[in-house]
Amino acid sequence: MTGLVEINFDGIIGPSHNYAGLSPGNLAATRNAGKVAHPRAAALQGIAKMRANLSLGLVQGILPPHPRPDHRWLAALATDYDRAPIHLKAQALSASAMWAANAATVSPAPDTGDGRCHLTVANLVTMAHRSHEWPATLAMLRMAFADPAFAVHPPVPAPFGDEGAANHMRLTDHHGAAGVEIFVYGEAGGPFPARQSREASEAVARAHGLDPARTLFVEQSAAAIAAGAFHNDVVAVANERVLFAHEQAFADPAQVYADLRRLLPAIEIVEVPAAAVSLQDAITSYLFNAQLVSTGDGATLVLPDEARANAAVWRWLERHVAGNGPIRRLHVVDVRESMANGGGPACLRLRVVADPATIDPRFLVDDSKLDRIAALVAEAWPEAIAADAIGDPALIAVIEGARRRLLGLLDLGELIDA
Ligand code: SUG
Repeated sequence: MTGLVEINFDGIIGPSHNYAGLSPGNLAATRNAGKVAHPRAAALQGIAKMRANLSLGLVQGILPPHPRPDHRWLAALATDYDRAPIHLKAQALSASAMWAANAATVSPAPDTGDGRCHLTVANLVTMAHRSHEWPATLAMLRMAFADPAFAVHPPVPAPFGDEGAANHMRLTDHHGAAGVEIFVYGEAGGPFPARQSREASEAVARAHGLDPARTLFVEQSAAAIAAGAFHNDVVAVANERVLFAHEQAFADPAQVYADLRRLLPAIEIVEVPAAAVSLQDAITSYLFNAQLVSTGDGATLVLPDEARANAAVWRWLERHVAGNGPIRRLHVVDVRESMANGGGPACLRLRVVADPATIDPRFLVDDSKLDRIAALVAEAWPEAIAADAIGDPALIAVIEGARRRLLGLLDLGELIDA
């Protein structure tokens, strides 16, 4: 199909960004619980990453922050922000919708039975603070992808955990060609929750009308989850013909690679051995939570600063780039504030292969729109949020006012109560 390109939709980091340690198994988030967060710097870092994508020639989209605190969720729990116990306050206030890789699973048009691009909103049921994201996400996706070229599905019902694109990869000769879709699930039983269930992945694949012969359901390795890879995108990333994965990402890597080679003979598998980069180094550096993007004569890896700071990781990357591997260039970005909650460059974006002309332009950005968003963020986002400040009504007023102004700027006022 022509006109199809990969568009990265980044979550704009919301004004309530804070470190409440809400995600067991996400070691960065639990380690940084209680620290002072900097929402303004966080959002500006996210915007700078979007600018980097634009400078690489990519099309860039945005998903604005959700209403926080989520009064509707608290009302459903028969309370409100003033009276809610502190753990519910934190869960209602989390800015976790910034990690757009968990917004939905996307199957581009060339892969689906009806030739439309299908999106299924993730239910995120495993973590309380994320379980109430889906209604606002669904409202946004229905607006952004209202064109008949798309089908937007509501979430898979509980109890089947679905965390969206973070556990989904697509390999293909080029974005506009039919792909092989890989759903990575976890099995319960380890020290941390396995957030993606096979049942949910299978439901998504059915809803999207995927060809069973070109769809793989792959188990994530228990060792990876136990080491802190709470999503597959912490240990593997794919783009077009390239799969970039840690040796211990999958329970049965030999089978995964054999299936992929059979389905996509042109595949290039770049496996990083544990002897070169341990699982622990991979997870603390977020080497694989990079955006692997097609840039002309090969792939560029958009990495967090933390990857450059890790000697073993950087050594491996420099050697790969100097050799004849498919990753040709490295581009380092600073997303420290998000990283401290376990969200790297790839977590912050949802990839959609589509013709940009079919997308509501309010959800697309160029440099000048990013300038306007950045100016508003610099003025309206709180500079800092200490963990013990989340009950402060003045802070809540600032957070709600900041989002209202952003929606006004984006002409997305309809989302105010999404
Ligand atoms: O779900 N962190 C997120 C990070 C999500 C990263 N996404 C991907 N890997 N695609 C999570 O654990 C921490 C929020 C807090 O503790 O306040 C948090 O939700």
